[in-house]
Amino acid sequence: MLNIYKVILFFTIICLIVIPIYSENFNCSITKAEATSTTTEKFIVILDKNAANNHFNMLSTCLEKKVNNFDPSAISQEEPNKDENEVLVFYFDSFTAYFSDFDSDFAMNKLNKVEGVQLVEKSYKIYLTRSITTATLKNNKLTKSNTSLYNLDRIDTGKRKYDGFYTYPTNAGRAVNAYVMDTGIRMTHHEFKGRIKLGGVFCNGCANGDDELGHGTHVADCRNNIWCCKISKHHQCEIMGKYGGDLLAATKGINYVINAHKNAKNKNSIINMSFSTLNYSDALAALVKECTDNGIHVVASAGNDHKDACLVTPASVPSAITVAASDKLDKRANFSNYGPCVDIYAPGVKILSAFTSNDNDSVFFDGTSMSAPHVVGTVALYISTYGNLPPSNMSDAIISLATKNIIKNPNSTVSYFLRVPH
Ligand SMILES: [Ca+2]
Repeated sequence: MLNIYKVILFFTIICLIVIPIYSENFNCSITKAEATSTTTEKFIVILDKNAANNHFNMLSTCLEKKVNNFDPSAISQEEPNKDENEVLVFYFDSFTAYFSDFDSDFAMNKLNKVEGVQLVEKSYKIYLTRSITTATLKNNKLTKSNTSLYNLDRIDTGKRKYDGFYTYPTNAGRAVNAYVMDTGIRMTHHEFKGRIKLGGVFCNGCANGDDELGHGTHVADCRNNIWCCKISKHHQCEIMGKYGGDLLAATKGINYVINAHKNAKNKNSIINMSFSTLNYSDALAALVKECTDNGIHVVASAGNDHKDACLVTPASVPSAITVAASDKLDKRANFSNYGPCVDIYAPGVKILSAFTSNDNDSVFFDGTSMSAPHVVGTVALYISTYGNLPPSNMSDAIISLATKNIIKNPNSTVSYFLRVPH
């Protein structure tokens, strides 16, 4: 026993000597007093990868912050980081990001100048890109041969428009993991038939996987076959609840998907992002690029504010496939964002899909939120038919399949309309 006490004493002495020496030698260019105020707000800080360790030493030594690593394997990530003295850290391949409460002036004028800091951005709300809820509930089960769905009939036919059929490659063999980064999914809905897997819950105050708004359920379905149901597994990633979501939730969700992709044997991964910021976000753009750099396809809705999609994120990220909305007559939807950041058009007006009031109901929604899943389904079909490609090549492949110059008033540099492999 005496030896154990000696060992403890030895290490205690070492710590008492080493820690003060280290702290004294550490250059505190920032101080706790200037970092805190009565009106602190939450910020995301993105660091050069190599700067992270020194930076966290400074945070804990100079600002007395508690530095906690995010665990991407945890299914529920509700209500972490409640302590404003806590820093929640995310490790990516090309950078490290963390969230913390800071005084605004300190964050934007001092912290952003600290060596190794790439950018500092105030955390903000993200919004669903559903435009209109056409409150028509239909308790009708649809079969894959049902062609009353104009959106499905339209996307297999090119310039011939409507032929009464929806045909797509059925010899597909490769499974695809589709991550629905949204409001959750009603997993018991008959449309899904066991195809939904709980990915994670990443927003504070969210209903732990339940879809309180019906948006994620509608996006995940967007009528059964377009998501190539037989071969795809959908992973629910809840980043928005009844009252929306924020950048922190999106960061957690993206970190989770990247880690799930890295750990999976099946590297056929697609994320659907039917949401948008109000203004361009450097931080969210960096996170989306990190996904595509890891080989994950990102499909983003263009947004519903009838403005240039380059002004919002993730629509503006070059490596994402950005989808604008068209209607039954191939006209750009009047709400749809447009511009050079749009890669392709897909149906987004009066789209019938699963809803959350019970396990059989459907509802019509309008929005670029509804257009994006059509592209996710097409990427999944492409992968299962021809094999996977790096994201930039996949984007080119989907565009080369598309029907050219049929969108009326695209208000954009492109007029490509989605077509599934045939
Ligand atoms: Ca057709």
